[in-house]
Amino acid sequence: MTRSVRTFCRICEVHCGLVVDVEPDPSTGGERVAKVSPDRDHPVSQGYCCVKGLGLGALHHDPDRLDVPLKRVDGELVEISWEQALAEIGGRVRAIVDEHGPRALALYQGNPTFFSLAGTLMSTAYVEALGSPNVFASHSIDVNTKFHVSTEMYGLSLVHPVPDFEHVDFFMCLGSNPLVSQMSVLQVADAAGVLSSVTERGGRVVIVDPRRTETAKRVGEHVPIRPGTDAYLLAAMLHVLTVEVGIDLAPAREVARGVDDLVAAAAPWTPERAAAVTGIAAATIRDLATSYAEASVGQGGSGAALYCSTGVNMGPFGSLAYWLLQGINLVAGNLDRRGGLLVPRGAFDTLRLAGLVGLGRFDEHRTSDGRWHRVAGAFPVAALAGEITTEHPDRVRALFVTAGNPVHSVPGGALDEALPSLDLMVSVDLYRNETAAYADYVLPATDMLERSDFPASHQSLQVVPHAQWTPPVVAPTGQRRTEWQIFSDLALASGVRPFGTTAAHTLPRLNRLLGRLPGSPRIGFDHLLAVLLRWGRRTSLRELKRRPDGVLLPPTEPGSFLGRRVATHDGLVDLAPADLVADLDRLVAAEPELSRPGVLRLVGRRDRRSHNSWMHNNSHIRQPDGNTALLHPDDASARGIVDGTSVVVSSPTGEVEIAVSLTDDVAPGVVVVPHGWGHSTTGPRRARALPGANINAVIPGGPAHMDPVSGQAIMLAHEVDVRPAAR
Ligand SMILES: Nc1nc2c(c(=O)[nH]1)N[C@H]1C(S)=C(S)[C@@H](COP(=O)(O)OP(=O)(O)OC[C@H]3O[C@@H](n4cnc5c(=O)[nH]c(N)nc54)[C@H](O)[C@@H]3O)O[C@H]1N2
Ligand SMILES: Nc1nc2c(c(=O)[nH]1)N[C@H]1C(S)=C(S)[C@@H](COP(=O)(O)OP(=O)(O)OC[C@H]3O[C@@H](n4cnc5c(=O)[nH]c(N)nc54)[C@H](O)[C@@H]3O)O[C@H]1N2
Ligand code: SF4
Ligand SMILES: [Mo]
Repeated sequence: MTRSVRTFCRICEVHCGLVVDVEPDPSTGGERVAKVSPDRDHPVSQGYCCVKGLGLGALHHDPDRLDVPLKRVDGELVEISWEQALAEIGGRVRAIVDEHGPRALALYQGNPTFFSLAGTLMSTAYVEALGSPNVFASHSIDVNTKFHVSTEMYGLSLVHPVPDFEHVDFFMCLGSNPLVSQMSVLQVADAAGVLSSVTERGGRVVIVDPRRTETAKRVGEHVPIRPGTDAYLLAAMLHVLTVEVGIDLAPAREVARGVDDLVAAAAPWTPERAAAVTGIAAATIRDLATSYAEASVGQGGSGAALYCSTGVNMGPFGSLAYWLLQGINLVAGNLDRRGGLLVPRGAFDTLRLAGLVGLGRFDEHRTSDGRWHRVAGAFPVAALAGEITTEHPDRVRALFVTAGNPVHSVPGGALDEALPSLDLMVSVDLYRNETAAYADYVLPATDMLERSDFPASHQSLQVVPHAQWTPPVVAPTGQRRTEWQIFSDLALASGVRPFGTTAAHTLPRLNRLLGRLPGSPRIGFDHLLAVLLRWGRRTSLRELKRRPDGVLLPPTEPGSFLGRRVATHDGLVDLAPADLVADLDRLVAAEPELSRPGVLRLVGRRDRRSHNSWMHNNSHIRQPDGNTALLHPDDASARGIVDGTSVVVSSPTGEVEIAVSLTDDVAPGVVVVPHGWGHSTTGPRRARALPGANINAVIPGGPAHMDPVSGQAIMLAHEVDVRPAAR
């Protein structure tokens, strides 16, 4: 008999509701996923979803998936038992840590880690139990800028005010393509549809992007910008607000420190000066700033919000830009206000919990060279190769990679050179990806249909507050195991107990529970979740189990954040963190270089059917033709490049050869190449047959190309050369 299970997708922030039909599989005696459909009755996503979510059945059944633990023997990966894998890995970790100290051990958590609360908690707990602070994470090639700035301004890395789309009157989106990506560090269903409803209501939506994106074609106005220059635009907007419009700063002074220093930061940046570097006319900058001011709550308007995403984070001034953007939202009176931006809580206060366990605040740990601090509990991955190769007593010798593909996703290619010098490398994944090529052991993880879950890491980012629990939809295929079990068993095999050091004094129940972990088969992730939900007092696991479509939580109240939940030492927002103020010098220094004419700068792009470097093996998805470079026709003709031919995109770091497509959607001086493509010959079969190349071979990496305050890798706006490929 077929049964239907309501669950939700965890590939991207939206967490779309899905209905999965499961039927008996006579060939195995178990069950198989017959169909995945959008959940039309889901209270938030209401039937919205994309082809990736509908491909979860194909992901689950993909014959190229890892089903058994593998060990490298004489260069080849061969099948071994879990018992052997755990005993050998645990023994080797123990020996490495005993000989070289805990810092010889490191973990890289890739992007899907943060879509599994259990995976995040247990993998972190494993290295912490062994005494190592060496957690590296994909957010340092994504949003470290935002996490660092929020830690400074609000006291916690996870505070990212979300636009009140239902009431906002002026919304400006910098460096995001909602129609394709669904945005980031924000949970909203059908992002482009939501933006359209703002304009249909008479509101104004502005998309700032070097490319006329799919979103810009559908909704609002498009303002092209030179890559890497958003901080100049934002500084000029703040200049107009404070110098020309003269907004009242008194309300800001009641809830924040450093108002004058923030205003001073913008003083030199007149619209005329910013125009020369951004390529946006001074009149346009003035118009944007005055429209924003008129719509602002502090000016008597019904609400305005500025939002930025990876197109800004990954640029040369990601932290400065986010600071200025948050500062503008606050001084114009839009933060914590109806129609502006709100700070949701979730079913339990993730922000408070993060604070209690020390996550999300600054911690004392530094990389062994002393240069980089942890942001949101993790060191920047752009520094990882150096931690592995630099001779130092604390050199990293054993690396675990879970749900990540850093060899592919980190710019510069340094990990290709560093990983072979490890004593031990373990990959925990769904597939043998490019990173697994360096692994001594590859362990098969469950996919999201094979584990229970609760999307805790995105609770404080929900436009519509909602809580949903999913059971495992089907039993794990083969010998796949959850990260909860894998890292818990690895801890035991390495002679330690995870969570032994959790400092959750204020949560004695949680501590008692964690104290019994692991090893007790009756205590799993759901027990932990039940305690957290009870602590939050907004719902319970029992209620969520009764309500498979979840429960709507009370809407986020305006006025619930400022003066109440700001986690800085004095409860005031810090509008002038010292490192950001000092970083302003870089804006001045880079001004001539970024204004230089005739330069081609490289930016990225995403495809609706792809997700970073994965989902490329999915048989449900009609796969794109790998990655194609987009170039303006004028730039092409100046270089003798013909539409549809092959080009070489190069930098001093490296070069790739890919197809080119000419379009005036791209501003002159910009070349657009998606990342994640160009799969190695050891990867899954469909993916490796697709054309394309890894653009991270061209993007420079390492410490010279990191945002100095947050450690975020600078991955956009680098100068590149494009030439016809030799025929
Ligand atoms: N289909 C699909 N969805 C995804 C993903 C995916 O791979 N595929 N990935 C997910 C992940 S991990 C993330 S982090 C999010 C990211 O979500 P977004 O941040 O929305 O990422 P992109 O869609 O790449 O949009 C970034 C935009 O920034 C523009 N840009 C580049 N340089 C600049 C610049 O200097 N200034 C400005 N203003 N704009 C610039 C680019 O042209 C691009 O349109 O998407 C998530 N959703
Ligand atoms: N040039 C350039 N580089 C970029 C970006 C860019 O815009 N331009 N974007 C960056 C961004 S925003 C991000 S988030 C990073 C992502 O970088 P990474 O997280 O390092 O890499 P992904 O490509 O997301 O690979 C995710 C891996 O997790 C596996 N996986 C999926 N689900 C699970 C699971 O449940 N458990 C386990 N154990 N494994 C699972 C997949 O098979 C895949 O191998 O890439 C970054 N790199
Ligand atoms: S990947 Fe698609 S289906 Fe999954 S959550 Fe994102 S938008 Fe929804
Ligand atoms: Mo990301």
